[in-house]
Amino acid sequence: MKSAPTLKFLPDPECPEIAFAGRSNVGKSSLLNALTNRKGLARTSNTPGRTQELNFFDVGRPPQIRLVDMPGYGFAEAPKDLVKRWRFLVNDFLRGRAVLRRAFVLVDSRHGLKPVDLEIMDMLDSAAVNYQLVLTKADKIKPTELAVVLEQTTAESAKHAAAHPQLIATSSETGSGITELRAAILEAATS
Ligand SMILES: Nc1nc2c(ncn2[C@@H]2O[C@H](COP(=O)(O)OP(=O)(O)OP(=O)(O)O)[C@@H](O)[C@H]2O)c(=O)[nH]1
Ligand SMILES: [Mg+2]
Repeated sequence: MKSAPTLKFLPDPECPEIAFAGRSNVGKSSLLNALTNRKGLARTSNTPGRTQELNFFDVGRPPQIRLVDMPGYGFAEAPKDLVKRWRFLVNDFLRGRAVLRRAFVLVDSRHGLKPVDLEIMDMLDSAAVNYQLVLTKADKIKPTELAVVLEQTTAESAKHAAAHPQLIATSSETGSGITELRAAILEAATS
């Protein structure tokens, strides 16, 4: 319904919001499409840095839940000031949005948690923003490998005050974990 290049352009807070954060190329926009069953709703790309604004998607009319697709963290090839601007935009939104019920922090199954993910988690802990880790691209690794990453990531997540204890492994490609993620979104938005 709206795209916000800076915080000045945010839509009025009208309903519970759920945000999707994570490193560039982790699959935020793809996951949003899988969740909504709409292939081209959020723009995706193989090139990191596709999403450059906060993009708001209303679920229901009048909106019951608003999903927020965000620019990625840690995109080294982009101009430094641009990366900085995105990071401030994302962090300020996550810290300051009263209607935000949960941030899903996406982590690539193949890579596990990286320093920048831990930074986001620390920031969310400090700001007492509810968040939940989601593994993406589960189709890209073997089930045995996925089980290991899931265990390691769950263990790290347990050390973080504001993190939800349960992790969800997903694939936007095969649809695995999407039903669980929808349930988590509903729980977060309605509780
Ligand atoms: N195999 C597989 N590929 C995926 C999956 N999710 C995303 N991708 C691919 O990963 C690339 C990046 O996906 P995006 O959804 O654009 O990632 P993003 O996190 O929104 O990236 P930025 O907007 O740049 O921060 C695209 O080429 C997608 O097709 C998945 O579950 N499985
Ligand atoms: Mg994107």
